[in-house]
Parts: sequence; structure tokens; C-alpha cells
Amino acid sequence: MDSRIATLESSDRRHSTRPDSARPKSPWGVHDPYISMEELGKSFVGFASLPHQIHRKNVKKGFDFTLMVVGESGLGKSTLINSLFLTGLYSDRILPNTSEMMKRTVGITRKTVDIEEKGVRLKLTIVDTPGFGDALDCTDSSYPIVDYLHQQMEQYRMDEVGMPRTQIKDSRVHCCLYFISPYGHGLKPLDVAFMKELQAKVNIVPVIGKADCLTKAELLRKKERIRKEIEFHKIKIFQFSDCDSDDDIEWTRQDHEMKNSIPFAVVGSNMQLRVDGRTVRVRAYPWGVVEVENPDHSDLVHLRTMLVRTHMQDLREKTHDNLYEQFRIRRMNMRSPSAAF
Ligand SMILES: Nc1nc2c(ncn2[C@@H]2O[C@H](COP(=O)(O)OP(=O)(O)OP(=O)(O)O)[C@@H](O)[C@H]2O)c(=O)[nH]1
Ligand SMILES: [Mg+2]
Repeated sequence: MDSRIATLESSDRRHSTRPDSARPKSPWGVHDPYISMEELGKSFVGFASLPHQIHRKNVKKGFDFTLMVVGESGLGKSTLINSLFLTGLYSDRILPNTSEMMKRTVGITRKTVDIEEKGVRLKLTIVDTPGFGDALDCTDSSYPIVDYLHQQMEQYRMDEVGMPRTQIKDSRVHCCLYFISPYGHGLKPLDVAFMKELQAKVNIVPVIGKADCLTKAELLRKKERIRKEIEFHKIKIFQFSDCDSDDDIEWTRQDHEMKNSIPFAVVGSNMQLRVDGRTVRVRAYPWGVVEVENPDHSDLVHLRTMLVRTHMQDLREKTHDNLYEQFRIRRMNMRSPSAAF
């Protein structure tokens, strides 16, 4: 007898021995959503398969996710993007030559990659922005970025009004990695002003760039100080949702570790080396090697886990349900299109 029939028989037996008056059990425990209702017994209407239906539909449609990097010039934004996604994850991707990598980013650039993993399609867009200098007033640097965020929200709003929902392309920015310098004593006034400017428009995830410039003790102190300053200045950064009490211990541990890593201390590199038979992305110094994906050296892996594995949907939902909704309401109440931002 095959195992599926054995499972059905035992589930039939479970239902037949239950007294009629007993409260029907939810069929969540049945793993095959396509087992017919007759097979499950008459006590279920069938809506318990809704999560599976939603899952199938979403998988078919695919997902959009857009990540933006913002911060002072030369903090390793463009390098980190490469380290995070565009080369490491996609081995067939052509590496730009070194001189191209060293170039300063001069305008807002958008790169999109279509990825498929186990039948799930993801359209990942990375928005790289030019770094700003030491000016005290952030308006000049923030204006093009804020304007870009506005345009994507406005485009989505117009598409919602004039297009079939299934054809809408979501280019709204779901997450902004805000780079903080490792050299200063915490947040600079410009960082505070910039993040305040961005907080109502995009989910901000703060990161310390070039974290290899700091010792472990310096890094811990800097993280603590930045967290306090963020709280003091009432800057709204992306809040990680709390674990539910029924989440498993490993998940809770990972979640705790991730929350403690904020601001993520990252190291980026475009160089790969063979170390002990493995290919690793490194920064090679005369005194040794920093492995960018080694959790003892950098939080890059925590950041990637958060962005891709654990909080992508949370970031997408917060963008749509909170930030976009507030934009839409403001936009409806105002005559001038740009006033909504
Ligand atoms: N020490 C160290 N250097 C880095 C790191 N990441 C990048 N760099 C170097 O820093 C320089 C600037 O890196 P970019 O990635 O171009 O910096 P950026 O923030 O994009 O700069 P802009 O485009 O001007 O805003 C390059 O020489 C990189 O090799 C890092 O994690 N640690
Ligand atoms: Mg750059």
C-alpha cells in the first residue's frame, strides 16, 4: 500500500471515530491541500485551503522588490550592492572591470535582475544613488532622491487608477539602506536631517559602511550610540515585527540576533579569493584578509537574510499599507501633485 493511501486511511479513521458533536478540527495538519473534502470528511467547508490558493496565485504572478542605497560619498554603497546581490548570487553575471567599480556614482541608476528560485520568480531592482558631501544643508542632496521616491509612488497611483491591477508594475522602493560613516562619532547632523526627510517615504534600514575600519569594541560602542541617537532624534527606521510565541526557537534566535545587529555593520568587496578550497569574497590587506560573508567579520549575511529570507514581505507590506497609503491620502487631499510628498 502506498504511503499516501495509508495517510488517507488513517485520517478517515480519525474522522470516523470522532463523535458528531465534537468541534471539527481544522485540516491545517493535512499537508496535501488537494485532498478532496470527501476524503477529509464532511465537517469542513474547504476554506482552509485558502493559504495554498493565495500562495499558488502569488507564486504564479511573481514578486517585485526594490532596494535603494543612500548615504555620504565613498562609504561603499555601490560595492556593497555588488557584494549583496548582483554578482555573488548570479554566477553568470559579468563583473564590471576594476576602473568601472572605482567610479563615483553620479546619477540615480537602476538595475533590475529577474531571479527564479524553486519556481518562485522575483524581480529585484537595485537603485544606486550618488553619495553626498559634507554640506550642512541636506536639501540639495536629498531632493533628487525624494523626487525619485515620489515619482515611483505617483506612477503606482496612476497605474492603479488607469490600468488593470494585474498589469501594474510595482517600482516603489521597498527598502532604503542608509549608510552611516564609520569615521564619525555617531550620526552627523546631515544624517539626522536626511533620515528625517526619508522616514515618511521609505522603510529605512541603517547600516555602518566600511565596518572593517573599526575594531570589535569600537563597533559595539558605535552601534549602541547610533541606536540611542536614532531614538533621541525620533527617527523612524524600519521596525522588525516581533516573533510570535509559537515561532520555533531557531527562528526566534535568528530574529534576536538580527535585531541586535542594527545598524548592520557591513563590509563590501568586489574581490574573490580561494581560501581553504572555498571561493570567498574578501578584502585583502597586507596584514590579513577580511571575509565579507563571515559573520565574525561583518553583518552582511544578517543583512541579506533579513532582506531576502525573513523580512522581504514585511518590507513590501509596510510600503504598501503604511507609506503608500499615507501618500495616497495626502495626494487625494492636495491639488498640487508634488505637495503630497
Ligand atoms: N575599507 C573598505 N573600503 C571599501 C568598502 N567598500 C568599498 N570600499 C572602497 O571604497 C571606495 C568607494 O567605494 P564605492 O562603492 O564606490 O562607494 P560609494 O558609496 O558608492 O561612493 P559614491 O558613488 O561616491 O557615493 C572604493 O575604493 C572601494 O573599493 C569596505 O567595506 N571597506
Ligand atoms: Mg556609488
